[in-house]
Amino acid sequence: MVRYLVTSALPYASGPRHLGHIAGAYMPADVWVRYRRLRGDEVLFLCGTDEYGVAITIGAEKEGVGYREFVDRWHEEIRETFKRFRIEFDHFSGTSRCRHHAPLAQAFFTNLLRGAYVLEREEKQWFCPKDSMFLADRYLEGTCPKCGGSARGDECRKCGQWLDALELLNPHCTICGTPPEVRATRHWHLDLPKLCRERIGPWFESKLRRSREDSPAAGTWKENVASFVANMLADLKPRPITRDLRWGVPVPLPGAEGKVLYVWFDAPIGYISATAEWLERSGRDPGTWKEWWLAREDTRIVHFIGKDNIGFHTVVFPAMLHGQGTAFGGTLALPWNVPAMEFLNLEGEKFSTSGGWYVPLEEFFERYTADSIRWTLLQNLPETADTEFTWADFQRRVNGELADVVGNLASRVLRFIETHFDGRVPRTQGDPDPAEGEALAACGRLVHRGIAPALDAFRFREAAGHWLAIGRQGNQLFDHQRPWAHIRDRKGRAAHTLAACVRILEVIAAAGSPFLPDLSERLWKMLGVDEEKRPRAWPGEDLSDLPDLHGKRIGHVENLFRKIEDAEIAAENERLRERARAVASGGKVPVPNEPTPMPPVPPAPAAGSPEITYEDFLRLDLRVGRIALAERVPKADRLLRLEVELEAGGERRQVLAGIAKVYDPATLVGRRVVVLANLAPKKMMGLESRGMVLAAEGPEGPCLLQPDREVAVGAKVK
Ligand code: B3M
Ligand code: ZN
Repeated sequence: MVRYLVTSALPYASGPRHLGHIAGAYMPADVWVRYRRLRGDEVLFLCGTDEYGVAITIGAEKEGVGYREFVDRWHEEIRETFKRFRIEFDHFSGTSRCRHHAPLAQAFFTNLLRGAYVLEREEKQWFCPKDSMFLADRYLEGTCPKCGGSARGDECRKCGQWLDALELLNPHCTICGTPPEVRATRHWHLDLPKLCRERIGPWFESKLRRSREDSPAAGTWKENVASFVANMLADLKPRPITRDLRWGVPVPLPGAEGKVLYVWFDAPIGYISATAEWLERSGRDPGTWKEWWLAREDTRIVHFIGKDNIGFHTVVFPAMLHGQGTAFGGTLALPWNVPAMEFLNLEGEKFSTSGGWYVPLEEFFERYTADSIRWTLLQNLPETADTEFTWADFQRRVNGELADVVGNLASRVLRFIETHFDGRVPRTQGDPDPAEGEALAACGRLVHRGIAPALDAFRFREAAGHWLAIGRQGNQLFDHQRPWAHIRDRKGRAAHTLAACVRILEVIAAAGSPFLPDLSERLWKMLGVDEEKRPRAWPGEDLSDLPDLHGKRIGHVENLFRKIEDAEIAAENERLRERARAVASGGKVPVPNEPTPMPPVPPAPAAGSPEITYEDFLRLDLRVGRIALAERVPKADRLLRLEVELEAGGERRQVLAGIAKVYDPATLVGRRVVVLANLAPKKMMGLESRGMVLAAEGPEGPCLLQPDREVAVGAKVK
């Protein structure tokens, strides 16, 4: 038996995940893991947030919050998003919250240095004299020397090439806009040419080879991955793996103060530290992570990622793993497969959270289900080329496929059983009609020769198509056999048809659980199969190992899918365009799921805040409130949900406050606080916060402001 260690790209803890991400690295991974488990394989499925690097520091600085607070909040939000999609990791860690992470990343660096795979170089870099800092990665912007597009310090947004920042045309600092100057600094570079060409060349060859027998199911790479890697290997240069930044894993060398490991150096090591943390949380020795990561015949590592992460997972991280030599007691395993997806676009354009071109997921789940979006994404996964999500397609998939094929089959079959067989799956006598035998045989083939080989080779869309074909088989059988026409005179014949259709529903539930876990659970329930009796294994081709339901009572029958109306789709399209228009016209639309942006904080507090008039101040509706209720928000270790009265005995406002680390909710009830009452409502963790409780930034965290004498609830603060 083979064990699989499956990872999904570690999302930056700096913003919401959008549907494009979900389709790239998360949903396919979840489907694959569920499938492998049904096949009897042992699987460990890991993810966590990527919490260092410039994506985080810039995000936090823009909002004026501390890095720790910023990543904590996004860690929780992102974890919540995955839950809504029913993407279920064994462990969800985070690089700055896992105690094993920094020491491991530092050990990796030291081992590479010892193996002479890291070169130390004095080099020139852009430095902003105004902010007195070196401008790493996204702190620098300019024009790409290769394509003329707008580029960041590390890569071009347009052509995606990795750049040497010094080549950037018209560089400027993203904090203050100043053109930077060149200064000398010391950095460490990973010697990729030495590691890749000289040492792991044969491994690349084995992954890139493509012949008839080789397929991604046997560990060679998908076409899109292979061609990317082949290009990259043709032009390898040493890559800097350190940065001059304050937030990150410190470079473990004397004299390297102020230098940290580059986020793309430490992030993939996050997969390993997450393994250690998972072991520790499940009561085992975290040091045994090596049982998963040392190269062994029976263990396969699979990284699910989007196409922008291919180079790091197929070349840089393997090089880093190889460069560890035997420092961990043996050679580390190189990835078995990296089934990267291309990009998913939205209604013809790239997703852009800042440009308002995205689907706010919180809102999405208020109206639609995880099944509906999992299904639509599955059918549109960018497996070999970019694809898109459109609302019209979403409606067509949900109505025309889920509801009309699967939902329809379930309701017509089970309602027929309710009406004509007293709610019990009929027992059958004598031989079934050949049509029934043929339909069941076709379903067995779809499961075994259709879905299974497609999933083995990471061809999810094809697999989903075969699964839907099972539903079509069921409907065809029902139409062809016309049980309603025989129910009076030849009830025995109708019984055979219904029993065969029930079997087909079982196949749909069993083989569909990787794709649509909710549907599968609801269907089993409707079929009257209790949780402990549901199959945990992939159905055999003859379907004989599915529960025998003859004579069994079915459960409560309900519609599995709600049809989506044209008006809903029109409204979705309108909302999408409205959001983009508002952003384009400069109106800041608060991004649900993302904190209301605050003006950038000036880097030096001594510079003072801009002056405002008393009229400006009067726009704030500040009032004394009384906390009537305080409780923790599940899964959010920072947040308390407060209900605050703004007039004695009057309306209670729900306010969410990030004070849970400092205040015990029980001690808050009855307290007077100062409330900003006219702050635009904001959603956090699915709850609406209407107002803000004022607090000072104390050394131990937020410190609530309180009137120093008795005043009436509702008193104005001015
Ligand atoms: N954080 C990019 C992303 O969030 C990057 C992936 C790291 S995987 C080790 O998509
Ligand atoms: Zn600057």
